[in-house]
Amino acid sequence: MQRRKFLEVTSLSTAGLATSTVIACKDSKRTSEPSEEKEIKPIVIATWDVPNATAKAWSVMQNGGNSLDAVEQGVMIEEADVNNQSVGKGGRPDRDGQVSCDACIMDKEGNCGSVVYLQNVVHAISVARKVMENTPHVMLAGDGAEQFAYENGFQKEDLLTAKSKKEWETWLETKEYKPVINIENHDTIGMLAIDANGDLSGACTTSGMAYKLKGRIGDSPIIGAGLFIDNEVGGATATGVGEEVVKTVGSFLIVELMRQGLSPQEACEEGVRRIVAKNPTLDFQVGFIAINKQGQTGGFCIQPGFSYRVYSPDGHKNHPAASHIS
Ligand code: SD4
Repeated sequence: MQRRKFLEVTSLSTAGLATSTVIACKDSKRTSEPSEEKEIKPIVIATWDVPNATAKAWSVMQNGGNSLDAVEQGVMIEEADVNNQSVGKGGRPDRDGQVSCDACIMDKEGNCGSVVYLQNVVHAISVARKVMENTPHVMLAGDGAEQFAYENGFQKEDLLTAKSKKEWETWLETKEYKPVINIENHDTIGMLAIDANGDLSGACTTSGMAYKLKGRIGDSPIIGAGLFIDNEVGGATATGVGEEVVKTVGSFLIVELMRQGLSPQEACEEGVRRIVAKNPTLDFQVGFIAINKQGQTGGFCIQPGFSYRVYSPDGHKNHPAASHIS
């Protein structure tokens, strides 16, 4: 059996932003063989331009937190931000004026937790984590999820802000349900991270499509659709019209494509291509991001306008994603 020798070398990036870790794996009995070096770069990637969320996740890892803590605390920033009207507090309501949230989280072991149709609780992602860690289940819904949240110390809070209520009241004048590309379906946060140990985790949280039917669930809390992590391969997450992502089990597909050798970018492009192939009228947005075990990233979408944030030792940047339609 190989005995691994871990050499930790800390280097500051040119921007002075971050550290990376070099791990040298060496068989001590066969010292004549060259050692196999693998550089582990911590990295965070998230859907849309969410610099506060990625900065939070990054700082969690810089302070010794693992990728699971990083993605949870990262997406919590958007859940608490009332200006993000697709997530948590301030989220746009359903057709009947109720805000309901969906979220899921997945760790390096393949454990996962999810909540669907959760009302009155800001941090759906943390309730999902509690489902994963403190119950024998994977998913809790509606009243049961809310009850579980209160039992675990979460506070009851009205998520509907005056701004989102006013917009909904204006919407009631026409009641036309047609998600506006990059507007109504904007800002759901899916986040993937690799920590200093090279371990991957992911989180995804949303208040769903604005003015959806009461009870509607999208892709975001569905493991394999809105999010999938395989610590041997990589992770993927989605944003946009969740129905289309569910139909193709998009995030699982992308991880499996990476397992077969595609780069994260190629895998995201193929994930979008599967949706495009089934939809002659492409009047909606779907965007995917992915990361592989080596820390390479990718993103692709149907319509122009989607971007993703990456925080790594190379810096903290927003990347406009290439799109199927130019
Ligand atoms: C959903 N995928 O509920 C989510 C919506 C979304 O940015 O991504 N909004 O279908």
